[in-house]
Amino acid sequence: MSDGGGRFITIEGIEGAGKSSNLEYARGLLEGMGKQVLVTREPGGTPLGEEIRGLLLGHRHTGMAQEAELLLMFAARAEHLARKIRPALDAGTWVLCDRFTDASYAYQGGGRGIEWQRINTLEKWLQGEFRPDLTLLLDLPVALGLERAGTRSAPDRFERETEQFFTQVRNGYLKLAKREPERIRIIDAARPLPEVQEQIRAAIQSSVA
Ligand code: Z5A
Repeated sequence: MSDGGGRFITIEGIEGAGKSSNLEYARGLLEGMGKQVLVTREPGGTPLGEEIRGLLLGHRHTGMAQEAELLLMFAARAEHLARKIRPALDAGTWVLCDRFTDASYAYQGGGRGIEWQRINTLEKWLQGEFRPDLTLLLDLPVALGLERAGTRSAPDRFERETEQFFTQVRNGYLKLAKREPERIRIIDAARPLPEVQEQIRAAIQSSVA
């Protein structure tokens, strides 16, 4: 939430959950309601953040320490918040972000095994009380997500992880949703695309629009 009238909506999910497909739908929906919308992503969203993204997703640093991975995610996020997200919200723009801090809890916490308390320390330092107004969690069985994602070529450093890793990530997301059911809406992403979009429309309209 910001003072300027913009709203911050994030979209999350495991590999192949359909975030990209549904972000554009959400953008169209909001623009149809007359909102000015900025679509962005994490890690990334700024020139520095996109460079950090290259380090994180590429294969030059395959065995990177998990703490380094977490801190790079937050370094990119610090820049993103300062240069893009907060200024847009303050100007009244609605921000739609492909992943945000919940992904750090799910991937670096659930997937890698870093204690959530440590992630929470970084979140508090960087964000204070700032949280998304709404998070759409696209949830689906890991095997289905990997099957859908498998149609793409050249897997990045995360996409090479095991089914076990993505199961831990999924469980992390579901735990977050259980803790914050008002903010994090679970979308059944295993359904056909029009049904997924209908769930997204309902969540946005009942929550923030
Ligand atoms: N990461 C992290 O570890 N910690 C953090 O704090 C942050 C991120 C912020 C980059 O994310 C990596 O960073 C990510 C976590 C980590 N790694 N992983 N995994 P990313 O978001 O850029 O990467 P991604 O997860 O691979 O997202 P993606 O490439 O955008 O995939 P997607 O959006 O989930 O899926 P999609 O491309 O929209 O859909 C996949 C396919 O399924 C495609 O062919 C669609 O047409 C199809 N699809 C989609 N929906 C449906 C339905 N409903 N039915 C049938 N087929 C469908």
